[in-house]
Amino acid sequence: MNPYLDIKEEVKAALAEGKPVVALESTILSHGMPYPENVDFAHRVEKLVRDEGAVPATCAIVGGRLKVGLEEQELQLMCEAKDVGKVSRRDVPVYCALGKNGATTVASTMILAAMAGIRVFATGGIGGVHRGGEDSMDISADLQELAHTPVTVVCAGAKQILDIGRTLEYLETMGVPVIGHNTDDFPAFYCRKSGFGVDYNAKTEAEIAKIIKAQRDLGFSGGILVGNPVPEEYGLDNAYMEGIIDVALKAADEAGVHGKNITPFLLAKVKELTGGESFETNVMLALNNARCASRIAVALEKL
Ligand code: PSU
Ligand code: MN
Repeated sequence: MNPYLDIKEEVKAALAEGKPVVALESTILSHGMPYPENVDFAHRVEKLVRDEGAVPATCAIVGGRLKVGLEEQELQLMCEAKDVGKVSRRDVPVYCALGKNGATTVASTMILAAMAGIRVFATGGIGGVHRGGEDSMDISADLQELAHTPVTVVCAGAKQILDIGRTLEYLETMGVPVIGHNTDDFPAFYCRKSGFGVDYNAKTEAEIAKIIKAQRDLGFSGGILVGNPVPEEYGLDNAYMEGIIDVALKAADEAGVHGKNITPFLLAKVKELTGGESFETNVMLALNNARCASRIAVALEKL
């Protein structure tokens, strides 16, 4: 019915049989991790979802086609990231019309997942209100998407490159439930705590699945945000990360970077300043989110 949508056979079959499916994004591969380490990560995360009893559906735009579930060569294309743009909601029609390759962000992955009928999606960190966003108006389209599109996003919170307090205020205004998975504190990606609370602390994935079902039964539109803290042993120190982020923000300011390039710029700078340590944390938190999302998807299919 959707002339631009290609759902991978394995994903299509799972959806038809009512089996759990978990969407995964491609910006984390193309613009968030180095090649070829991202290939290894892409394989690991898909395997983990399968081991949990769900089917992985990595999303991307390949040659203008909206792909839900990638074949191996498409995954490689995203990881090599040659001539692969970063695609948020506003870019989707352009990429479809022009037949371009694009890696999907949280916002556009939610769009593709919803088109296919997938309700749970695992990512690393979401976009949000940038620091100084009250002047620049730089607010990620991820937040609007959470307000409108019926997909639950499991993340490790938001990086301190963002204004986490204002990000949560914005989500409250837009009516997005923010659920902590075994935490009272919204996580800050590398760090387990941001200092800002969640609306509700859900102790189990089954409880989160019940909330998703209630949201749908009530006829509410929009998604749910689940904050799942990085495992204790991989969490980085808050004060240390604040220092790193100050340096990265200063560098962005001096380089005059803004708009869609600021997030990738800050992420690259943070990576450069923290070395390999932050990369391992990034991988471990993303795998942890895929595990949580898979368990939610499995529980949801049982309701
Ligand atoms: N935050 C991260 N890692 C990421 C991103 C954000 O810690 O890879 C990516 C995600 O794909 C997210 C996007 O959806 O950046 C947000 O970009 P923007 O702020 O331009 O909307
Ligand atoms: Mn932005």
